[in-house]
Amino acid sequence: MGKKGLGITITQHILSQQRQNPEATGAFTTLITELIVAAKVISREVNKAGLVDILGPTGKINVQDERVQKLDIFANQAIIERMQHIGQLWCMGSEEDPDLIEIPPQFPKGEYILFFDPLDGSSNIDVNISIGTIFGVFKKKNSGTTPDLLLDDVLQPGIKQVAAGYFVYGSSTIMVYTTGNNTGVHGFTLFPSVGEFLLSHENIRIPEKGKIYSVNEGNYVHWDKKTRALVDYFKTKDKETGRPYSTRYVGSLVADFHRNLLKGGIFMYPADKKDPKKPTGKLRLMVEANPLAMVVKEAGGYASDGHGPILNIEPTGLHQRTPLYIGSKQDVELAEAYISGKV
Ligand code: P6P
Repeated sequence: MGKKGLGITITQHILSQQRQNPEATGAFTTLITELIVAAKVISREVNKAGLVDILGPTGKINVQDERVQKLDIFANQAIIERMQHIGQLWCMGSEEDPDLIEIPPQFPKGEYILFFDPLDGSSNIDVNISIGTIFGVFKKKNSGTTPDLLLDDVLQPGIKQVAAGYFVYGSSTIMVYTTGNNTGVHGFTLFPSVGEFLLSHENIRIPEKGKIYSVNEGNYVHWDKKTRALVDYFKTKDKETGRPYSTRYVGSLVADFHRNLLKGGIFMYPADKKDPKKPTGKLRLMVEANPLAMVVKEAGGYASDGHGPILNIEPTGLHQRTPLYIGSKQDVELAEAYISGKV
């Protein structure tokens, strides 16, 4: 608790942003506020997972062919149940659900679309490494025209997101979000005894160039020559460009991204030949790459698929995957030059 009392709560911060936006109706404030409640519920379960028997694989397989941990299901349900009745959503898309999630008929629908990865990094749940929730918010494309749910109304390039962010469930629970339009990226830390997220990282800016590279080098044998040359670049000694970079990779996108956002650096999940079903790597465009690409851009960084901005990709499927190079602008632009063959 600071000398000035509690400090700025997330609700105060969102309302101050709402007041700066003349068209704001408060609908978005309601959406984010309810999502925060869901995150608090997930945070509580994650933090006691070690004590309660909700660890370990359920034996079920999700759309991503990954063993689904019980907390994944819990987190997915917590968000859906909390968000479906607020009257602000047209539909939702989750990493855990093969199809779009419709709003039950007994609840009013709204104009927003919420995409989310309910518990990213789930393979780290029972080894106590930070995991997280990632979210991106769009406005429905053809407002009010289509009576039923059409995927092409919903799938839009990430540049159309009106908000994005993530929660990290780690040594503390952190929320980072942006509403774009140069409003900045802001971080909040959960104050468990009060149950409030308090402003802890105002106006986060990612360093133009970093000293960290994050990639699973176990995939080296599955990469093409350009990808190998890029990763070798970060490992080569060169005083002038501050190389070799340090390698940091915990296998949890939200944790790796959050560290690089604060300290600078580049996170890479390149295309690889490891799994013919996933030639463009394992990360998902709509629920992982797009939201983080909006956050990093607003913080002065960049996110690329190796050939151009993630945010410009026209999606063709709910669960499509993409290679991801994200972080400090100079480092990601260099990665793009390597992967697109300009170097
Ligand atoms: P790999 C976790 O399962 C995840 O989706 C991301 O959080 C993480 O960055 C990535 O996969 C790790 O994948 O293949 O390096 O284990």
